Parts: sequence; C-alpha cells; structure tokens
Amino acid sequence: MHQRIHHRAFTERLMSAEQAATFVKPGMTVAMSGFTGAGYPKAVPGALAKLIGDEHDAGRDFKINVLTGASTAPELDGVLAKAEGMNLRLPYMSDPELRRRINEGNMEYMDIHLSHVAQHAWFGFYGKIDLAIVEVVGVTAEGDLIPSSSVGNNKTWLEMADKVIIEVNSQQSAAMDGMHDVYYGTALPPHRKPIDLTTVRDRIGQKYLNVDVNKIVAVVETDAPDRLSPFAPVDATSEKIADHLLGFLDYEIRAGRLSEKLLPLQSGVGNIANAVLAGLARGGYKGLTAYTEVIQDGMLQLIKDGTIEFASATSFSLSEAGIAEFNKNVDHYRDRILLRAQEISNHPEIIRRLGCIALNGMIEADIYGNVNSTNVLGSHVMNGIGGSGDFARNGYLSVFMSPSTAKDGKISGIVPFASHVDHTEHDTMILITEQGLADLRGLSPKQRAQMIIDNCAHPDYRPLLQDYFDRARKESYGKHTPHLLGEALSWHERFRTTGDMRPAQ
Ligand code: 0RQ
Repeated sequence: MHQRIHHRAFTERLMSAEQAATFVKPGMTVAMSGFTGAGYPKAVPGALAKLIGDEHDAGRDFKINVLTGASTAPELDGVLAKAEGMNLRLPYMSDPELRRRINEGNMEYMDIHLSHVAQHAWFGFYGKIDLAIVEVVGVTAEGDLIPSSSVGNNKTWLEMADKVIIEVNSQQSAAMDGMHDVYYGTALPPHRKPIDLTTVRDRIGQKYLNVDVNKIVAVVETDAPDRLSPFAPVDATSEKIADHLLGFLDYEIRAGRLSEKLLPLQSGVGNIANAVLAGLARGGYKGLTAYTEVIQDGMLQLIKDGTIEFASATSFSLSEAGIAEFNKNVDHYRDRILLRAQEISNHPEIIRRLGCIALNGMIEADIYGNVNSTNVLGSHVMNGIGGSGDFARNGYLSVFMSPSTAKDGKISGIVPFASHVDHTEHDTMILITEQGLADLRGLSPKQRAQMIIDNCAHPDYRPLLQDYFDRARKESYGKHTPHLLGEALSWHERFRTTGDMRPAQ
C-alpha cells in the first residue's frame, strides 16, 4: 500500500477523487499540472466535472478558472469543457471539446507565451491562485514531490496556491526519479540574477518539487496513463520539408555558420515537427543536443540512435509506442534527458545564450514572413502559440514549416496577408514548405516576398501571389511593404464564402 508515498502528512490526507473535488468551489482559480498531454491530474478533474454537472442540473452556477502548463487531455480539459465548467482557460490547449467551446465563444481563453505564464502569475496578473492540483510520481520521506512526466508550471502552482491537492500516479515510471531539475532561483524584478545555465546538460536546481505540507488538503492515488497521442505517419510532404531543412543545415555547416554538431535544437509540437525530427536521423548527424519543450516520438528516436546525445525539455509527449520504448530503455534515456520547469525550458535568456535552432509548425505565413501559428481564418483558434514565440524570437535561427496547402489544396499556406500574426516578419528567418525553402535572413521585405513566392508557394497559388505582389508594388500607398489593403485578406474571405481560396475559373 502507498508504495510511492513515504511521508505521513500525505498518507493521512489520502482520499477519493470525489472527496478531493469538493475542495473546489465556484469562482476559484485552480492551477493544474500538465504539459502537452503529460503529467496532468487524471482523477480529480473528472470528479470535479461530475460535481459541476450535478450543480448545473440543480440550477446552480459552477465555473472555475483553469491554469495549466500547456495542453492536457480529455480527462482534464475535455471533461471540464463538456461540463461547461470553465470561465477561463490558459495557456496552450489542444483538446477538441475545449477548442470547440472556445471557438463557439462560450468561454474565455488566453493564449500566452509559455515562458510568460509563471512570471505573470507571480506578477499578480492572474489574481490569487486558490488551489493547485498536481500529479507526481511519488512523495519522498522528507515530504518532497518526485515530479511526473512534465514539470511545466508546477513549482509556481505549488508555491502560489493557497491549497494543494496531490495526485500520485503509480503508472508513471518510478525510474523518472532523478530526471528533473527544478530551479528555485527565480525572483521578481528588480532582484533577478543571471540564470547560470550555459549548456543543455547543466543542472541548476534540485531533483524534487517542494511543497508546504500545511497546504495539502487531499492526496489521491491514481493508476492511469498519459494521453498517448498518436502521430500521423511520416508522409511524402513532411519528408520533403525535412529534406529541405537538412539541405539548409548542410549549407550552414559548409558556410561555417554552424558546426557539425549544429546548435541545440528546439522542436515544436505537431505532425510536421515530429516528422522533421525523424528526418534528421537521415542526415547522419551524431552527438547533437536539444533545448526544447517537448520530447516527442521523433526526438526519442534521435536520442536512441545517438543523433541527439542530450535533450533538455519540460515534458514528454509520446505515443503509446513511444512510452513503451521509453519504459523499455529507461536507463538509456535517464542519462540523456532532463526535464525542467517551463519558465527555464523556454527562458529567453537561456535560449539566446545557447543559440537554439527553433523548428516550429505554422498555419500560414504571408509573403513578408509574418506567421500565423494559431488562428484559422484569423478567428478560429487551433491550439495556441505555445512556446513557439519564446524560441522564434530568441533563437539563433527561427524556422517555420508547413505544407504549402491545407484541406486538399483549398487553402494556401502562403497568403498575401496573414489573417492573424503570432510571429512577425522580424522573427521569421527561414520558411519551409514541401515546395522549397526561403532563407529570409538579410533580405528586405520586397526581397523576402519574392523569395517566399518563388520558393514556398504551391504552383496553384504562385501566379496569384505574384499577381498580387506585382500590383501591390505599383498601387500600394507605400512601397516599403507593398499591400493592397482592400484585397489583402480577400483569399480568406473567398474561402469562407466559396470553400476554396482559389478564384472560380
Ligand atoms: O487539420 O487536424 O483537421 O487535419 O491544421 O496541421 O499540417 O498536420 O501540422 O500537426 O504540425 O500542426 C500550426 C497547428 C500545425 C502546430 C500547427 C490544419 C491542418 C490540420 C494540423 P486537421 P498539420 P501540425 C512548441 C511549439 C503552434 C504551437 C507551437 C501548432 C491541422 O504546429 O499548434 O508551435 N503550432 N508550439 O489541415 C486551415 C490553414 C491550415 C490548416 C494547417 N492554413 N488553414 N487549417 N491546417 N494549416 C510546443 C508547445 O508549445 C507546447
């Protein structure tokens, strides 16, 4: 019994998820663990959703504000969204039920750079945090918490919350003990000090999370897996994108701007990023490093085959096969992976010092290189900016990748004007589609536009973009970043009305 809980203050507060959920009251701000489907509480949110549902059935209002690390899973975001139990949710999310409610306008969602969340909480921007619900692997005899498959914002939630509920999940590998590095040196301005992390391997903190036992109101034992997202099989499009990236990296090595070991890689979420990582294995690299947020299957494979010798992240996001592989070879991975708090994994100071190569997916880019990562047709949020902004702004190189079209060619990934901007033209250095790669470094806006049209646009859309650009160069009010303002978003409007960005023939 309680093999993973070695402290009496915790065993004394063991209870069911249903009992624990009763500590949540309407209007509370509840901060939960979880990052990209890993390390989120598995039982209390479900029990809470049931409680909320019962209250709603009885005609009583019950909604809470939910803060997390990043996306969670159906057992958290999904059930609370279905129960109409959230007023506000932040930051990154990816649950279909939650996404639907946000896009229907039935709840508020705040999309925040992942490095900002903890510090904004400390600055008081989100008000008081009433309760934290945090999954851990176990509790030590000293009452410290062994972090789970993500660290995310847990340090901050445990410190800031008035009350704490702990879920101890026996299905998380006990071998993760020791794989974490939790930094306790952050302070508020003007008292901040440099963060002494100069290589991806550096340990600057401690293995365990601290918690004030007096704040613990409930401990719940669980035995359930993480979300285990499957990834789309690598297809010809993502293989081409990976090949363009590999060609570019070779070019940089030959130009003497990168060594054979490159610089620490950051890789975003999604199928494209995952496929591109898998593609790196074909590049013949050895001994690379990663300073990133998420370890997906693609990265695990690179660590396994020695392409990557060390990876720092804040979370895993593995498929079922990925978890099985991790558990099978856990001793190999333990020495090669470190999980940190997301304020450190995504810290601008460190990303800039290390010189990360930021590799992120996008929804669309415009001809000048403004990138939309989040909002389809400028209004329907997909997931959120996640950490892409932290890395794109501060990395040594910022690369954005996408197929050149979406929805069977009816949508162009390269448009005259991005319908929503997450990363400005000033932050985008390299754009890649399966059509080719645009190296935008050192180019003016008009030079960038021509290169993006020539190299990245799909042939169906290339003449249309060229026509827009040519006319804009003649007719635009200013000729620095030429635009036809009345037409700039007409492709999106056409898709809305006809279901295709291409004009009818
Ligand atoms: O839709 O799911 O209905 O098929 O978007 O697109 O091409 O499979 O690409 O999985 O790599 O995701 C930007 C969403 C790309 C992701 C985004 C539709 C497309 C498909 C997925 P379906 P793909 P990916 C660090 C980094 C922001 C956060 C980030 C993302 C679905 O990369 O969320 O980078 N990035 N974090 O059909 C309409 C378009 C579209 C489009 C694609 N122009 N219009 N739909 N789609 N382009 C990690 C963290 O921060 C945690």
